[in-house]
Amino acid sequence: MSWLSALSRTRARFTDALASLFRPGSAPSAADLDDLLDLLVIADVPPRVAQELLDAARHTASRSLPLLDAARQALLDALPAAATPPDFATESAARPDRTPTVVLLVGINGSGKTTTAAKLAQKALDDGLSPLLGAADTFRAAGSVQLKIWADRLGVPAVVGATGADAAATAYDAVAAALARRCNPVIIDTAGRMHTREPLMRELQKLRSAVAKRLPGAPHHTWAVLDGMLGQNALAQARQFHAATPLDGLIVTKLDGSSKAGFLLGVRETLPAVPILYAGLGESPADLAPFSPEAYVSALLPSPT
Ligand SMILES: Nc1nc2c(ncn2[C@@H]2O[C@H](COP(=O)(O)OP(=O)(O)OP(=O)(O)O)[C@@H](O)[C@H]2O)c(=O)[nH]1
Ligand SMILES: [Mg+2]
Repeated sequence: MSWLSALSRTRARFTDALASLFRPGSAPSAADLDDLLDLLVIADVPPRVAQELLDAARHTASRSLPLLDAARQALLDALPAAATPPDFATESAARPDRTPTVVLLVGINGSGKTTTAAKLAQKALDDGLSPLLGAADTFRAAGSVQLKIWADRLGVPAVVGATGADAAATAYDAVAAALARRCNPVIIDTAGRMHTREPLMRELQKLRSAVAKRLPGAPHHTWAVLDGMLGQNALAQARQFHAATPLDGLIVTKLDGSSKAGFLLGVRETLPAVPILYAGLGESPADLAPFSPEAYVSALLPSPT
């Protein structure tokens, strides 16, 4: 699915209003600016950020540059810098024993972790690598089963913890298996947890220590999988996860179903050091796109047709 169609829901709510903003030759009126502010807030851009964007757009809009184009530029400037997702082959090759890269996926219930684990495995396969999936969602029976089904479908090995088993032990086993089978990367799916539940958040630290015990330096990446349908709430969750276990990347799912994709413009303020690496634009393993600020902004504020 393309960015443009994925963000159609976010956009559909305000396409009509865009036409009036795409009118070069005059300074933007107060009404134009109000319309644009409404559009941004409807798309769940945090209001303070939206106001800043508008101020910036108003200053750059001119006879030759319509307000909409100025706004697009302001949006681009406000997004986290485009980040290239890590290349697992290069990372592994740089380590003395070519040990695998271990990625831990965390997030609240239903955010899309398991689906994203499968998507990342698919991507690794596409890149010619041999990924291994670790199902450390031992909380519910369905948790591991779902990842195992993906693993079988993709033809990649999986280490699956029994229901009720220790998630940290399962993560340890997954890394051990990857070392033995020379797999790279290891993608570890974890149980959904409420960011407000202290004991569950502490469990993540235990899981990290277990992984590090088997492979010092691992996990090399901890990525929060955020549900794009939740808009700004997803940002608050990400902040809490970051406090409990340092994140070095975000993956935003369900942008295809979200009408609140504007919340991504709040990421830089909430988590200045954490890049958005990928976006989920659908339910199939191929629906994972590196985050592209340009594609996102053009999809959010397109030229009226
Ligand atoms: N449209 C769309 N649906 C998605 C995307 N990512 C995940 N989903 C769907 O969201 C639902 C939840 O996805 P899961 O991957 O099971 O989420 P989870 O975080 O593993 O859930 P728990 O393990 O219960 O915490 C499933 O129906 C997925 O198909 C996406 O990018 N787009
Ligand atoms: Mg899951």
